[in-house]
Amino acid sequence: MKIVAADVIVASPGRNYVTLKITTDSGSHGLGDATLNGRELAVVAYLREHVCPLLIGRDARRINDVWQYLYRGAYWRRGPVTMTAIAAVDCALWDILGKETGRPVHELLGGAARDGVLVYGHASGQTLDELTDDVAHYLELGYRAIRVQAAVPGLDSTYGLHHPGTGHTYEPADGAAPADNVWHTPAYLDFAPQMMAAVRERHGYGFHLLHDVHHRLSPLEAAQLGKSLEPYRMFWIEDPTPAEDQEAFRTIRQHTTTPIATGEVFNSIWDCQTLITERLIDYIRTSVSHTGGITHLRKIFDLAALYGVRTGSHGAGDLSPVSFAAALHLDLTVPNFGIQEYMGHLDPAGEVFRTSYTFQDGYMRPGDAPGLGVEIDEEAAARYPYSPKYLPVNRLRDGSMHDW
Ligand code: KDG
Ligand code: MG
Repeated sequence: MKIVAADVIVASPGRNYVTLKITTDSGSHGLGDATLNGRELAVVAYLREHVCPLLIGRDARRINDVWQYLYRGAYWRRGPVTMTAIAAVDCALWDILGKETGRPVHELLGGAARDGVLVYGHASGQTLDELTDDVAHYLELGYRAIRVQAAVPGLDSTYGLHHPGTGHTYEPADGAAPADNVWHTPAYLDFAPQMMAAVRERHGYGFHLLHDVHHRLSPLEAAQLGKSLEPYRMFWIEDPTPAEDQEAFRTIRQHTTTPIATGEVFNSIWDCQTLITERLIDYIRTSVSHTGGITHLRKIFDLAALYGVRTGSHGAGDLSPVSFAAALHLDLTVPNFGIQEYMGHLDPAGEVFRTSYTFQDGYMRPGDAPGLGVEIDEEAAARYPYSPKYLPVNRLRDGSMHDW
């Protein structure tokens, strides 16, 4: 079964998505998500100029060999651009294998190890009243796990809040240049326990509570935060410190029992090797489309299983429905599954991507359609041309750059 075409589709139905479509001489096609938020065209160029030409004529069934060829065969390897491109190829090949064999990808991965995938939704608010109302909304929808973020008093902008008018979806990429945000750690550290107290006081302890710090603290500040949140029995705090410094997590670990999750900016098993093998984290959050696809993420999850680290994959709206479906198929099969982020996709994304996954009572299921179970309507995609958008940057009050 030879690959005869590899096409890159760039569209902006609500936000930018890059989709790779691989076609075989047997008439099958498969999809992979190649979206890298705010750096979309870098992946498009890597695919079009360097990867797609190498795919033509290869056997689509040799998923492992294609992966190794694109990773090990490249002298300049790793990094988000390369690994997102490889992920798109990998997911598209799993999709093709599923379609050719008439089976959903989770069956090809060894079959379901659970009946459903526990997901967490995103509640936020400009005030604590707005936040606790939003938590009520997610509880009514049936969510059993909810991430909470609220505007930090004294800061003009805060990470993770819904844009007014976008319903319940958070979208940080905006404008043709990065917005300048201002960050102040003391204000945040004072506010975070008040936020969790307000949520637990109104809604109790009958659901999982999560929070994303988004890489902003030093190890000792993160340890202080973890300690101050212990009474609220967090499911996790996410990305407490800039994630590339794996050693930093030792300090956090020594001081608090609040569980730690990280990994959405990682691209390979090497990025989290120390974190996993030294049990410095509780959840590994790497995503299927920024970490080399199903083939590589599976290896990370297997390593994590050896050390009692559970999975908690990134599932923001800037990963397309193709990526989300791939995540659900893998989640369903891994023994050490923990939780899956689910932010959803706003219309008109639903006009472009037809999905077969479902949500019920806080759990999601990928469905039994052959392959990944997502199709793209290319005519609809053409109605939504690419529009450049940037993620914000962070500065401290004195003007110096800080992690966003
Ligand atoms: O593109 C950046 C987003 O994916 C990120 O800000 C979302 O941190 C995020 C999360 O946990 O969903
Ligand atoms: Mg995050």
